[in-house]
Amino acid sequence: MTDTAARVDETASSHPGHPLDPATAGEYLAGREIMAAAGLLAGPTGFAYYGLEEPPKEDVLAGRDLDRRLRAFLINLDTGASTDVIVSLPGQRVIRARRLDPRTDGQMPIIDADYAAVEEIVRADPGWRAAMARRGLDDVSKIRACPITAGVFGVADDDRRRMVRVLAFVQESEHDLAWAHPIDGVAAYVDLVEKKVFKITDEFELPVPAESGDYDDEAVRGPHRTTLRPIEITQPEGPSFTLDGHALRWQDWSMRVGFDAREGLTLHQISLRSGGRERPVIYRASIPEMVVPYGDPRFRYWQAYLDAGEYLIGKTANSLELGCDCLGEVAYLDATVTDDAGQPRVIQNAICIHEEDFGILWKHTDIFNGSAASRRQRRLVVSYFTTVGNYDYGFYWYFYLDGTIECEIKATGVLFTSAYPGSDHPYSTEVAPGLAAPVHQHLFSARLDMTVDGLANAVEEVDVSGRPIGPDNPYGNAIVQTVTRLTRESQAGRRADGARGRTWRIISTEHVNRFGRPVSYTLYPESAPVLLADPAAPLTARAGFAINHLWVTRYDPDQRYPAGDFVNQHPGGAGIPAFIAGDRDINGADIVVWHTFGPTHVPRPEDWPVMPIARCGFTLKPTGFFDRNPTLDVPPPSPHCSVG
Ligand SMILES: [Cu+2]
Repeated sequence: MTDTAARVDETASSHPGHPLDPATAGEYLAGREIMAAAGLLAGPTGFAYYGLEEPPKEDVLAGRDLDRRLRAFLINLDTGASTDVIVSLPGQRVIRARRLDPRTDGQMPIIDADYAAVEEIVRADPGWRAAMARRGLDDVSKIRACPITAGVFGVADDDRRRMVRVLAFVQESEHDLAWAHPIDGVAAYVDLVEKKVFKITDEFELPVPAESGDYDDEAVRGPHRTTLRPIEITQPEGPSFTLDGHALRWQDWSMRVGFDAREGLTLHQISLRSGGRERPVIYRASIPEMVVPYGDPRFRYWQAYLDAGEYLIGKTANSLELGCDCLGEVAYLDATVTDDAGQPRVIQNAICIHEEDFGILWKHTDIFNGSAASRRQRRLVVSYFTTVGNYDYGFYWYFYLDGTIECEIKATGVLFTSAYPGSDHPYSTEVAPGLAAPVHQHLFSARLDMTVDGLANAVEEVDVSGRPIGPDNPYGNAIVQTVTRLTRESQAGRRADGARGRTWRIISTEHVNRFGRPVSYTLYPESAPVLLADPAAPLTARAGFAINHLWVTRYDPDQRYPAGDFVNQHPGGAGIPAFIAGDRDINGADIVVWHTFGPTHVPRPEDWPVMPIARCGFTLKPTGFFDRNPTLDVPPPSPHCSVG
């Protein structure tokens, strides 16, 4: 084994070195004391979110002496009363404590205790036990309950409660894969405050699929293949990056690595050194929300998750294993999150940082001068993995030698299943005998707080198209670029267009290159479908960010979450639709680019019982940011790689 790991011990210091460093264990405890002293923790209180309240950008950039603040979402477990709290650590005081109105603000995210409670609640409910018994399922100890966030559908008795809807699966033995055995047609609606089932929908009965999905079981998978020979990655002189606390440097890149219980990995102050100066590109990059809507319109029409805002995707980050999850010369960062009680919990090795060979960077054999040159591309990888119910998501940010930035999300894990109705069923695919997986979407929202060579930026939409034959184009071969500046927020809700090769260019309105043109970075979208729910669907109101691939807003430190601050059971309209209501000027301003991307997943038999990685993402490429190819100085990997 040649893989080696360096680890920055997050727990060792209780004081952060930089205003954007994640909150430390000591800070969480100190913040908790301030809340307790202010009487905010009286009664049984759950922390539904707890994290750093980042200082405003202008203060960080100005190097002002900054207040260190934490934000907590508190929920009274007996009454459901919810409070949004901000505390100042140096000031030892509560800055804000706002009581939420669930009818307009929605509910706090699901907390750890909800998972455990829900299974007990449904197993004890006579109505639900009867529904199971009708299906021949008498031993409820073998039934696993999957709580699903409820959404808002205009049913008064549902919407007034803090609730989840519960689908059930049979787990025959301790190691059985429950997702293989869905109990379809029936759902329990659970009130999380009253801790009871208040409604059961029982629409149809289908046989529980029987085939095992336990991919660890040799009887299911067969013997392991013996034909794979070792691949080892060695860097005898160590990696080319340096990590100093949360400050990461590699080649011309520098950035700060952060982590948040809700958003997961966050990257800050991404910049490139060029021409002897630090050139900012992105002030902050993260994936603060995602929506996973399922397309089966029967009794489970409500199945859709906004995972970051409803469940918190950072909190469920995996501890990564060297040689399993990450290969080579790896540096790890721990993440500190908190439990329901607001007590710190360290996720060791949550963030993996390493360097990869990425094939050819550039190559040419010249027919005239005889030179034959080849250079290797490399990338710096900053990543983490999180488990959200049945799915696992890897979030990967790549930084390349040529200035390219790429975000890739790797979706894996287990499909959410239903019973296959046995006839032509357009809403799902049969993936095992009698077992179906509904068609669904995974739509991520990237928040890219752009600072291309400074704060004054704008976005241009660039299309390419052919032209009809005419006097200026006699043979019809013309290809033209059409560049449209997006000047106001109302104009900047845009969809990708693969047929036009549509991209969006984030330009500096202050700095030009040697051609006198604005320096810029271009966003290359994947042009996959956006939200397919009907425009009038209740979900569309709640996930308004997902109806377009692009939004551009003027920077506001309070506008961080594309579906709003409180997503769980929020009736809709929050987040980006609210942000753009003021139709602010975005032309030559401090702007934030929001990008929606991700697959519409038509499950395949090959996705069962555990799904090979499905990739999605986007790319940002320098476009006139440099005056020429910035990698001419990359040496040949070995002297014999360059001839002539
Ligand atoms: Cu999927």
